[in-house]
Amino acid sequence: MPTPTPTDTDISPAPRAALTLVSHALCPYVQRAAIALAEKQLPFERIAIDLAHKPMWFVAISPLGKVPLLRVRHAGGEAVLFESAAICEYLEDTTPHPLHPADPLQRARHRAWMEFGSNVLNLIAAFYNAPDEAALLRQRDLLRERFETLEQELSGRTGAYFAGESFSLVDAVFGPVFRYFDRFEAIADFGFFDGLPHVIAWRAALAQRPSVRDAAAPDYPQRLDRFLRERGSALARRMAPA
Ligand SMILES: N[C@@H](CCC(=O)N[C@@H](CS)C(=O)NCC(=O)O)C(=O)O
Repeated sequence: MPTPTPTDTDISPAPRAALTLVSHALCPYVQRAAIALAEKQLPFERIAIDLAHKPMWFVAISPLGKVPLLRVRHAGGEAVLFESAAICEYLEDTTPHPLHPADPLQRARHRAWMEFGSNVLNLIAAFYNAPDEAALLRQRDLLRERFETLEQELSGRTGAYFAGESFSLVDAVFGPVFRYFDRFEAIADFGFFDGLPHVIAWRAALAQRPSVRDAAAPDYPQRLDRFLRERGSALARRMAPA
């Protein structure tokens, strides 16, 4: 994501809703928070910012200069939460429709698989930023290894989602992960999921889930396309002219 260059002195838009998600159109971490909010049927306002030109109000309230933020209006004023995992845990602690298992051991395992999802997101960034073909294929192999690990984890399970029948925060993490591959596969056949039937089925189920589908704007594919081309990377060079 772009380097921070705060340029304007906008004052923060006054939040109208009790919950406001400060977002960026392409951010997968924002999407996981949006999915959790939707699954919990919580109304929220979404404000998108330009990460290449961060507004001053955002720089002032975001300790790491990153999205997502969740602005929470309460009786005493407003609190700002940062880090998608903390946002999801707050929603989990305070609202109905649990997205974590009740059993502490299973809950801990789910948190670990969410972290695994963040690691996959780092590998995805290394893949689309790879400077040359050799690095691109190395990153492809590392991603493929992660999906093989997931295949092992999922094998023997029934049901559409990570935990079986019920949708969980692990699904909220992987919905945005898989979304990247719709575009990658249109560029070339990288074989990410060949021979991995459980991962393929999970990906298909997540793509159909309304909360996952609606977490990205309708123009997400075009925005992602532009973003990938601007990398000037090996992947960008493989893309057909716009
Ligand atoms: N660990 C953070 C990661 C969030 C993150 O990396 N956000 C990116 C956009 S996807 C960002 O805001 N980057 C801006 C920057 O680093 O300057 C989370 O889970 O919320």
